[in-house]
Amino acid sequence: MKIADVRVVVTCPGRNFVTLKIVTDEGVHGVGDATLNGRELAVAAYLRDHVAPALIGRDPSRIEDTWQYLYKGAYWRRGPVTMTAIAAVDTALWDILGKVAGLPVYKLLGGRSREGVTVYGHANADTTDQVLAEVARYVELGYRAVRVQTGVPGLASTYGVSGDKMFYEPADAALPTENVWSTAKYLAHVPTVFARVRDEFGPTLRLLHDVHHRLTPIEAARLGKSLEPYALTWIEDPVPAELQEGFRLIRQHTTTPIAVGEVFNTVWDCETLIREQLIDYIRTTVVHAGGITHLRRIFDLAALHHVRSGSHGATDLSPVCMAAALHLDLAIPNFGLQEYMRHTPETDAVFPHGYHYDGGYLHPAETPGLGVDIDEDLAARYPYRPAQLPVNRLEDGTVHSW
Ligand code: CS2
Ligand code: MG
Repeated sequence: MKIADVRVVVTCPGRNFVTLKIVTDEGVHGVGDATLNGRELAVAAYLRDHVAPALIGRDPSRIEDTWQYLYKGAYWRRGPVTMTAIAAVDTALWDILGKVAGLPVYKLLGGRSREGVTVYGHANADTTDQVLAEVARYVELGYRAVRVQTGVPGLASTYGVSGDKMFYEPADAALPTENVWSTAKYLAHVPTVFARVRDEFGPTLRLLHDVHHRLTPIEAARLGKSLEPYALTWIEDPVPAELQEGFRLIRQHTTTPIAVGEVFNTVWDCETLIREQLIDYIRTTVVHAGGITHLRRIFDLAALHHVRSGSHGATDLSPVCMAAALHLDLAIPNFGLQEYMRHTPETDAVFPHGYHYDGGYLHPAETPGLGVDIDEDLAARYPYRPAQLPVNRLEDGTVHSW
């Protein structure tokens, strides 16, 4: 069997997605998500111009060799564009392998380690009363874990609070919109929200919160300490994570667990964080961290250091990524949680898939491969639409992490 055709499909069923489709000379095909929010065309070009031509004629079953060929062969290693492109190839090759073997991919990864993949939903609103109503809605839907995001009094907008409650689309304009941020107002408000949520829903509902890279380590330590009475499952991205050693300072001050990694693209971005147990959950994903092959390595390193998985699963990661993530989530020994922001009906129509939600769990398809595909004819009806993520500034105008 040889790779005969490699297609890059850019489509925008409500938001932009990039999908790689690899077709073999025996007619078997596989798909991989290549979506990088706000930089979709960069990955599409990388795949079309620098990867696809080199894949033609290769043996699709040589997944590891292809991964090493694309990683080491690029010379310019790592980075979100490169690793998202490699991820798409890797994911598509695992899809093909499963189809050829006649097995769902999780069975190629060691088989089921749990009955289902525990997911978390996204309660978000401007006011605390509205947040409580949103948490109640997710509890009603059967979610066993809920992320809580809230507006901040005195700020016109903040990360994670969206108009449309089931989906969250931050890439809201062709050129970046600008948000205004105040750490003081945020730190003063968030503990009051979790006090109300715990008061209303009791001590055991798993609660999470995304800080979205906005604090310094000592500010994150303060936040973690202030939230300890509410026993969160995690605070996410408390600080920008280029300085992995910076997390040592947070760990010295608080027992609130930490989740980091959705912006990471190789094990090297998180090797210190994991080895020194500076985090509790690693959020790296199939689509942005080199595919199933590399993500499995990151999770294996994490398993040696008491770190569990907590993969990113926002609306801007396509159903192809979600389908692949679930096979890994089901098989690894150190699974923690899977983020699950739903996709719109238009997106689900473009990406028919067999995974399904039931009582707080997602279950991957049992069909051979990943159990997801792309309807190329339908995808062609949704042309790419320029969209970028916001820029964040402090109240004095200083550019700040978004
Ligand atoms: C967020 C994302 O889901 C999350 O945890 O951090 O919404 C993130 O902002 C987007 O995926 C960026 O495209
Ligand atoms: Mg996040």
